[in-house]
Amino acid sequence: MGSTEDLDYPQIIMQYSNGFLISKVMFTACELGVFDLLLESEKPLSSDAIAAHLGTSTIGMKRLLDACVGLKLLAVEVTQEGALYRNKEISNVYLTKSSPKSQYHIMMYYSNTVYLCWQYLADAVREGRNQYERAFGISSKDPFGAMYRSDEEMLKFMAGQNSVWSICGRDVLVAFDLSPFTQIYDLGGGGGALAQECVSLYPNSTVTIYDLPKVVRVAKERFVSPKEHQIAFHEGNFFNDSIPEAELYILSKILHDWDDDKCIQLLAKVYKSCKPGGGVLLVESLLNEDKSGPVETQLYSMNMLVQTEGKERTAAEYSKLLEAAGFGVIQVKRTGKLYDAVLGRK
Ligand code: ASE
Repeated sequence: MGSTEDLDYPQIIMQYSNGFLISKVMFTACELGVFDLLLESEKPLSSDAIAAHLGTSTIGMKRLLDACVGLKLLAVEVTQEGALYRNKEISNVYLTKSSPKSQYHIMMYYSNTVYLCWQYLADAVREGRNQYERAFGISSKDPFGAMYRSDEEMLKFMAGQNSVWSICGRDVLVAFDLSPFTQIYDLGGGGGALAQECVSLYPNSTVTIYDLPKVVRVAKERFVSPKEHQIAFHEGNFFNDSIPEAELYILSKILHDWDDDKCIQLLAKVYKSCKPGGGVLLVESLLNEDKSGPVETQLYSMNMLVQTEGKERTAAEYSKLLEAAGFGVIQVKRTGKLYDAVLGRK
């Protein structure tokens, strides 16, 4: 065995240690509106001008901008008048609020909510449960009661989930040909970005967003226009209330919130309501069968531990849940991106 000095070990350890510093620099530049300002200004700006526009200290802003240059989110050009900063393409597309592919809202959710739960990761591992009581002083019995503890928190979560579908939605919806299904329910469809992607890919389909009444209210107010005729709403709690008949049910990042018993309970209810020949589409980030990766999915599973009652699963684990609920032919499609698709047929 070679000595550890020959290898990249120290670099790897330092890189992992610095991971949260990197996240926080990017989140903070987003939160303060650095990328939005540089998009609007259309010409490079000095750190003093950016600090003045955004109402921050010049000392702090200069340091933040230089760190963003190091992360390749900004470019700097040194002129006679001093350093001028501009967005790199990646920031224009993903880090500005107004971009169609903006990840701004999920970053604000990570920075201001998820981050606080991760403060108690060691407690979550010791106890095997989410950390709402420690992080926010609220009961952890009902995770979505806790996650939706205020309209503001609920809106942040819905906007965050929507932003993920702007970059991952298409891949999971073309993984299978869904055109035979015209009557679709998106259970826990939230802000509706996946439903919008679905009706644009499948123009003969109508998608009904089934979610809690307060979620539906905010989805109508903030995310889905009444002019979107292919999208409908149904208010309910899918554990306690009835689920209407349909050809296809989409469960997108729903099962990962719950333990196996609750998943089977929900899937059995879906199976009962499902038309013969219909199906259920699970959209989840799949673990390798030996759980050796992908590392992003393993990290998401840690997040499910601190925030929910669920976990990320392998394709075989989802297949078992579907079979336990009665679904027959099960197909799995890995997209190679963050989210994958599993289709079960009745
Ligand atoms: C959930 C999804 C998320 C429940 C809690 C969550 C996300 C963050 N917190 O269903 C978005 C996806 N990110 C992860 C880490 O899964």
